[in-house]
Amino acid sequence: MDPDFPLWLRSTHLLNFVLMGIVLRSGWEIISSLPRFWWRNDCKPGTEWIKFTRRRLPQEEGVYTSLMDERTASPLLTLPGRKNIGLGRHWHGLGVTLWLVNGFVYVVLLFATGLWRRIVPTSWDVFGEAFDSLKVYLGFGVPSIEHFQPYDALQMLMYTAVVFLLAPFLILTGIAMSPAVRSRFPRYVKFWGGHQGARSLHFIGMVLMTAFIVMHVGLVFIVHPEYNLPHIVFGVTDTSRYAQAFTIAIITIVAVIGFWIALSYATLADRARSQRVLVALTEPIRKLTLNWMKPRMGRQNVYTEKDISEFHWTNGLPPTEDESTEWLAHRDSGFRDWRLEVGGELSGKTLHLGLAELRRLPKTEYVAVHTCMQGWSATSKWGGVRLRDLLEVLGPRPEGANYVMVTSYGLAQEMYDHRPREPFYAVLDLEMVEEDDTILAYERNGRPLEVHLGAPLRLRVESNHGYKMVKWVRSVEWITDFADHGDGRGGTREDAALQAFNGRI
Ligand SMILES: Nc1nc2c(c(=O)[nH]1)N[C@H]1C(S)=C(S)[C@@H](COP(=O)(O)O)O[C@H]1N2
Ligand SMILES: [Mo]
Repeated sequence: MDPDFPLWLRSTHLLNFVLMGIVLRSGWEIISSLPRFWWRNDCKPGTEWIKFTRRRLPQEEGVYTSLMDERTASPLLTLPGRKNIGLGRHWHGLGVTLWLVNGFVYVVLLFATGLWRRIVPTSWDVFGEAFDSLKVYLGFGVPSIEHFQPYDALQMLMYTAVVFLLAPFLILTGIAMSPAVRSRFPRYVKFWGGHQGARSLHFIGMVLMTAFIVMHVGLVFIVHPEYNLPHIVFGVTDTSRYAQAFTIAIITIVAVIGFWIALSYATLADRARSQRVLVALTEPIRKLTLNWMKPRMGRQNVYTEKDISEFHWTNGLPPTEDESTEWLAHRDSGFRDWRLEVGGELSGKTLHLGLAELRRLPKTEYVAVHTCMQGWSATSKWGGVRLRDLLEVLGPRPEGANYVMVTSYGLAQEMYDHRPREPFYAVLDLEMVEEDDTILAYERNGRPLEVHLGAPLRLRVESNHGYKMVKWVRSVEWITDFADHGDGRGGTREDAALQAFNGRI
């Protein structure tokens, strides 16, 4: 006899449970790095609609960084916990991919076997029947077993809503947060209310999904468990095996929770190794899904001056006395004698260009949304010189020059291994260097760049997250391989196991 709950159904279900745990827990890790939600796209302090931190935000711009706002979450709760947004994002990407594959297999088999008829309502009566069930539950009763064939109307509605509405909603709002998607399909992000709309909606979807999982698992044990548990464990209706099924179900749930927590501690045990492994596992996914997306923000003019933000968050404060007296002296003299170093060893020469010289090069201007990987966003009009136009001044690309390294006067806010802080830097590959919207900006909203936003010159790479966009730029140089610089992962934030090189998820 065909079991009521075939093996494929039970195994995709179990796998879904494991993967949802990975996706949710890594999602909570991401939230802990900036535990506030907005609808306004400038994320102005005090306009959050919900927050999970008691810290009060200063109203003044440029005195507080998003890194300071990060909260530490317990590895028991989040994946991996303890301020590791980069590793959390890798887990999120990996978990989501596996979850999508598993979900796809489930849906295909659901339709192939005709079992979809058990969860997708085919008559409008389902609403009336579901309402009747609901009334029974609200009176702390349980509808009688005849209503479950094998699911009752309320279950059908819930399962259909979760599989065919909530899950796609989470996927669509999640996609809208990728900078690769934003720079390629800006209108799509706008549709969700911009980055903050997508982020807040994704959060609400997550809350609904979490509530559903808790309720669903709870009800399996409360409403006719003598049927449910043999169904999901053995695949058949056999109430005589209830005790056995109950034991197996409990052991499985405890084991899965143990596995989730073990993943956190295993990830934290050696963060550099975890970074390597997770990057290797997620690299093919990034290649397949995001890396083909070429930005075309400038050409579409989806954002206009009307979108310019009132407030701009900061990450990284201007160099202090112990970071760079040189930059401070330049600041005090209005950057009159400041010179950008362009070239480097590989190029065989180094040019020293002042602001006036940079302004004589072709100017590019566009309105763009900046997103920090932590979650905040701000829209500004940026003006400056294209990186590729600047490099052209040096002459043809030198032999073996595969990357451009941009280094700041400022130091990293912190080093992940607590060694003395080193200059903040980022490495760009040739593709990013060539993009129309990769510029060295000396202007924001038509005025010289503000001190806290990177004066006199900062990098803008609109196809990537904020961490690539070095502020207080000191030098731009050709390099052969990023493995030879810093800790060899392609930038200050990548070194801190915060991102994969070119990770735009
Ligand atoms: N020199 C330097 N540049 C930096 C940082 C930094 O800490 N130091 N932070 C980066 C990060 S993570 C972000 S999100 C943006 C923030 O830019 P903003 O402060 O202009 O908003 O700057 C990037 N450039
Ligand atoms: Mo950032």
